[in-house]
Amino acid sequence: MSGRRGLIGEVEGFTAEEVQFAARNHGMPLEALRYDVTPVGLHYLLIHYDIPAADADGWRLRVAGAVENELDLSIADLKERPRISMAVTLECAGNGRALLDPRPISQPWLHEAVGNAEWTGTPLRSLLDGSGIADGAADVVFTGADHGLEGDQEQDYERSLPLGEAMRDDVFLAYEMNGQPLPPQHGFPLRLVVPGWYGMTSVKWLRRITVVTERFAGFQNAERYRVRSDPEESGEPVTRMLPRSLMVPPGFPEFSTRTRIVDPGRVTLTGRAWSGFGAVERVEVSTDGGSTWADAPLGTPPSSRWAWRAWTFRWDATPGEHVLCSRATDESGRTQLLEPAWNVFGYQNNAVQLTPVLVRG
Ligand SMILES: Nc1nc2c(c(=O)[nH]1)N[C@H]1C(S)=C(S)[C@@H](COP(=O)(O)O)O[C@H]1N2
Ligand SMILES: [Mo]
Repeated sequence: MSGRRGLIGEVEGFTAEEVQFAARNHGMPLEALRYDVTPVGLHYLLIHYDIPAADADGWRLRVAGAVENELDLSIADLKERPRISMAVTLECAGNGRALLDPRPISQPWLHEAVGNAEWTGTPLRSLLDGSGIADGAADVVFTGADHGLEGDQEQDYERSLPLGEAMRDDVFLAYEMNGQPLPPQHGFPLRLVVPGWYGMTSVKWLRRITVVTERFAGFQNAERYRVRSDPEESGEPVTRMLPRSLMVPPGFPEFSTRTRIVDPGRVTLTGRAWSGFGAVERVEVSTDGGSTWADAPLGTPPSSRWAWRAWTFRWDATPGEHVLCSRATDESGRTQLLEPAWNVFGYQNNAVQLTPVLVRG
């Protein structure tokens, strides 16, 4: 049960429910990889239920559970606290899902569930320190204001982080995206940002933080976001982003087939790469579908450790059909394979993107 479903454009038989998901939760058009900071409307979106109604003036964030002092804060209170801004690449754990065979039925991402925004907010750690974490604390639970039914369980969207991860210096509560108040779809008025982890961790419409003394067993930790090769096993939790590189599709598309048409001669291929396990150390490009590879020079290091890194590659395009691809390797040694590893929910498929092009004569 593994393997790639075609290159692109050979994916068939989407259900109406998948189309509804895809229309609500759009991806980032891959040409937007050109922007260092993804413009707000081009950043991918993933919303399990509905965007909740939110009034910034009446919004409260409660910090409760195993703490010495419970906190009850307004957005104005949070804005008076220490301020942090950081470019962070977010990617959905389901990115690549629709390329698996058989295809898990959920949000049908190909490769585009990513974005790199400049988030501004206040560090979580000082807030937790201020509330006084009680002895025996294990996990920190983040609860959003959005509500739904998923897998027979009615719930507010919520996810936990182990205490050690929650106390990292670079985990923060964001109230701005690209210098503007968060837009409704990205969590207005407040969201968590956990750099390096897949997107499901960065809870939007955040209204409650609960410190708990046992491993949190809520639906989005215990039932979803686990890598299972069999529905019966409990599986490993999905945490940090595996390395991935993406290429801006070169040339221009043919409208209905989406085939790329490229002129012969010198073509500069460009893209971005990132990993939640360590800085990207190497990007390689293949112009023959992954048979042979050559190094692609990396751009200047990004402003933040957690932002994607640009790469370029000079290609002498000769007439005919070619399959272009790139792969990233991070400092932990993790890399990308040509064939995806199948799992029940279709998480963390970081198999290389294949871009078929026709170089015209
Ligand atoms: N409250 C809440 N937070 C959430 C979600 C959600 O449905 N509800 N979706 C998560 C998932 S699965 C992802 S990938 C990211 C997407 O963030 P974005 O829409 O800002 O790109 O938000 C996460 N935070
Ligand atoms: Mo996601």
